[in-house]
Amino acid sequence: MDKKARFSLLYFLFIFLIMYLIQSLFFPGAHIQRVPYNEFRKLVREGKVERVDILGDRLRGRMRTAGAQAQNLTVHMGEGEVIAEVDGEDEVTGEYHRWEPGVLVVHKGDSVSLTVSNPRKNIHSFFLPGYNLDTGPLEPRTGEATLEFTADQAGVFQWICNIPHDHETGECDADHATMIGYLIVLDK
Ligand SMILES: [Cu+2]
Repeated sequence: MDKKARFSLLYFLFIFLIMYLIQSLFFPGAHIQRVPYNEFRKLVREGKVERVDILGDRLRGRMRTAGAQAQNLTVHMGEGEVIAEVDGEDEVTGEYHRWEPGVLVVHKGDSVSLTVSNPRKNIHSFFLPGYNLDTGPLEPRTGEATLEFTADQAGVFQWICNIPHDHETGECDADHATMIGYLIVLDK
């Protein structure tokens, strides 16, 4: 390689290095992708966009961190038998109701689809005040509702059945107060 050729090769590498340094200094990890508006709107609706900026005639969105997942969860009103010892024998003396599972765990940023069902003989509902989620009354046996939300606040959130017990109308059961569960949203 003659002197001149070596010089221009070094010069080229030097310029390349400078450009690389400028790029990584000012745009660390930046990755910009253009998408059509309807696709962008879909991503926003699915809770996958963390932040939206309006730049003149363009919209810019920042995607949620890669750790966020789509969670398909189910919960139903279960029941069990209360067995007590009567005269030295085990006897069924009652029944109880509870959410199954009683604890749901997701990560902050997850888009959650939660299907709540009521296979029991009375009316119940699922009410999670911390996220303002409410199925309303779920009909006996076949009642089902799907709640879609983004777990955007970390913490522990209690849910309850929001139908007060009324024996006459078949609403809830005597153990209404124990129909509680917890949504745990873990911070990253
Ligand atoms: Cu209930």
